[in-house]
Amino acid sequence: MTQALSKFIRAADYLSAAQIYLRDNFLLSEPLRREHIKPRLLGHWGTCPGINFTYAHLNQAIIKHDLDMMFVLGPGHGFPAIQANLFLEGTLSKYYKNITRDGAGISTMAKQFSWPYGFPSHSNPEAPGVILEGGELGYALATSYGAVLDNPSLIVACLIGDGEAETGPTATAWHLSKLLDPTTNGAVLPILHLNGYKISGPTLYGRMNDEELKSLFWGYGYDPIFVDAYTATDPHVVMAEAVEKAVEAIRFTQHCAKEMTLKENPRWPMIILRSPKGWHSIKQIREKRIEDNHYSHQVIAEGALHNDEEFRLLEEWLRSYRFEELFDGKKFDADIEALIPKADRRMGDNPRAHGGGLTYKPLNSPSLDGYATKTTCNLDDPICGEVSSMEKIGEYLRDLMKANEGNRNLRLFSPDETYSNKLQAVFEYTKRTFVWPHREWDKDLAWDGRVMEMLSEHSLQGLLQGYVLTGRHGLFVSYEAFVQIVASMADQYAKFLRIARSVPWRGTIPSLNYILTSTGWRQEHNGFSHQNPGFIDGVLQRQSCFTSVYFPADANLALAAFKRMMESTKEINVLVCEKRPLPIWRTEEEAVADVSTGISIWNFASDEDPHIVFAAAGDYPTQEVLAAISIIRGELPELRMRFVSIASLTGDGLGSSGAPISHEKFKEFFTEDKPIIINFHGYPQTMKQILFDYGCTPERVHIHGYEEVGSTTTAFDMMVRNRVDRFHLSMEAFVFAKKAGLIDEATATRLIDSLQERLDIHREYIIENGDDPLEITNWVWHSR
Ligand SMILES: Cc1ncc(C[n+]2csc(CCOP(=O)(O)OP(=O)(O)O)c2C)c(N)n1
Ligand SMILES: [Mg+2]
Repeated sequence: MTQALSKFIRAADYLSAAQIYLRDNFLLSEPLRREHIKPRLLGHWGTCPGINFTYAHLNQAIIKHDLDMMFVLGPGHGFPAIQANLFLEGTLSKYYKNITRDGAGISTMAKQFSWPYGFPSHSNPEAPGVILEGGELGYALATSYGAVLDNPSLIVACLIGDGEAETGPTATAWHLSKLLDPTTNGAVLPILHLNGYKISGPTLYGRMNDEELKSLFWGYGYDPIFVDAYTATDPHVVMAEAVEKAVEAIRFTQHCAKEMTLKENPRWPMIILRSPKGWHSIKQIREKRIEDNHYSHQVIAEGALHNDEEFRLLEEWLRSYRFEELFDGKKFDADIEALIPKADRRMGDNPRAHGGGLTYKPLNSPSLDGYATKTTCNLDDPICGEVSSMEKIGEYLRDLMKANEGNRNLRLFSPDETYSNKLQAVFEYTKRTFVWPHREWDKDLAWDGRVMEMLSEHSLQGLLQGYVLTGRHGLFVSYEAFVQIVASMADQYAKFLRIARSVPWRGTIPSLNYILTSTGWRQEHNGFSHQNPGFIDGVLQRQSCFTSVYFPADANLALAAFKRMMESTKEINVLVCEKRPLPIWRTEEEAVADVSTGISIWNFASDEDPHIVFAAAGDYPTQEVLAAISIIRGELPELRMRFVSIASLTGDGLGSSGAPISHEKFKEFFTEDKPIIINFHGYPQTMKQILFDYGCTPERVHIHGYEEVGSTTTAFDMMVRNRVDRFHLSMEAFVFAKKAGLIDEATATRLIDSLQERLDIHREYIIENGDDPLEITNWVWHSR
């Protein structure tokens, strides 16, 4: 057993090193020469031996127990090891016909690694079995937990770097074990890779003793199994026992949970593997200790091209694997072959990692009929009523969960905000998952709930990524300001998706969907810290056909956008909407049409042949523009206006996902040359970057938006301070009217002064009374 494992690992180690160093003489069939070495040595060696050691042992357990297992690698820079194993197990050849499982295939793989137009240096979506890039460290554990949700037979072996373990996202993700119902989900087997070092120094975990580590991880919900390659007589024996014990412990916990005989909190196994960084490689170069030190992190003997001693050490090291004994030029040694799981059990070819096929099932989504509001406010009906978009989405989501109950493929992820964000209707159907002790007064908790609540945006984002990349549907609902915490994770996901979309064997997966609510405009009570519409910037900057941000102005639009984004695939969607009740402007049919085009003219607030075009994206911004149109119609009836509603923006421009409007279409909405005043939910710059492509000049287009003027004040004052309120918008229209010669200077001054006076009165009023005047809070639309 030990011999087979060490042969397998020797082969994998050699193939990892060959990828980093060799551009020729891949099997070392002749003496190494300088021209055989890559001119630019790009890769990370130190982590590879530990990965190969782990992979081989997992293979052994898979074969023995017929395990359904995936491998998630935290430190994505260990990709040479992943690729070596994909090659050994035959998965690489399955997906890349040019990489045959022979000498020629080894040459192509090694040459193409970290090579221009070849394979990337890090894990990537073009590699089979990969659901995490791992370039930005910290997300492996949460992603793994996402993959095992609702996959009861699955075990995800998750290898976490000890440097990676220092990150905030990893530190919090350990707790996810406490949300994992063992009866309905699979299990994560975390393997903490204690190779002791990161790039240039020791890791904190590496310098903790076993007792300290045990206490820490016990509290997190684990019972660590230690494998110490420094002290073990034969590390293979210890590791094999550890994996065996871990698999048994997982099965035992799952069994007891199903039998309802668990006496205490479920406690999951994890493996803590102490092994030297750069294990089995060059020990020392001059004064530098290489193996078992941070100097092995990247390329060792990096001067080999020019330095004789390093060249000699490199050849000696590569030959030390005696690869020729393991591979005869055509096939691998029988012991190695015996450690390769059967075709449908290979970790690199677990179908769950590739979407489509067995993993993805479209949602059964109810029609909007039962949820949309029938009465609209655009007909001068002062009792039209107000409706909360989030409450409506909550009702719809509740029934969406019900409709997909049998598939168990839809979950809501939220940092402690399901109630606060008004989605409580979902609790009529499901609960919040929580496995550790419940108290009798706890509300809406269950072992098996479809709502994942944890006050860690990082953990939720990681969970969602793991869930979606394995073909299931999810929704992340966050306070708008705090979703910024995961902006970088979302960026990394967008990069992954961008490439994954063009990989032919990656099938359909649902979109990654966000709702941003409790938006800055209604955080007047929480103040400046809670006001930040910046997340959508990064999403829209992706300049691609797969990102959309929806700005529904009412609950009907919100429902239409929500249904659309939940049904979509392979996209990133953000829906920005308020939770407080707001007027309904659009019928269900109009809302569906608006959302499908992403942009529309609202006739009830528009005149023929306008002098000025108003546009709005967002609920409060829309309300203020409509109020401004009312004011202007009262003061200057001869000024003709049009109102354009922007229901969505995409990475490609104005409009709906995959179909941004063209320059020609832009003119149909915004006219050839008339001034445009845009009232935008987010930062004006965000809108500016989109309009630039439509040739809009600052003289023609004025954008109002959040100008980073926030505080604890009244709701209307938030808008006044950022000049997105009806009075500032009206003033701007009068300035344009004067410029266009539609009114004279004196009229413009009179109109603007009177609005300024209303602003002054408003300010005095709120300082005196602490709230907005009723004429503002009770405003209703009147067309004339
Ligand atoms: C979030 C993040 N911060 C910093 C880095 C830069 N970086 C790359 S590798 C590395 C050290 C990783 O150490 P460890 O997780 O122990 O990996 P291993 O020892 O297995 O190579 C760092 C800091 C990164 N990739 N991601
Ligand atoms: Mg390390």
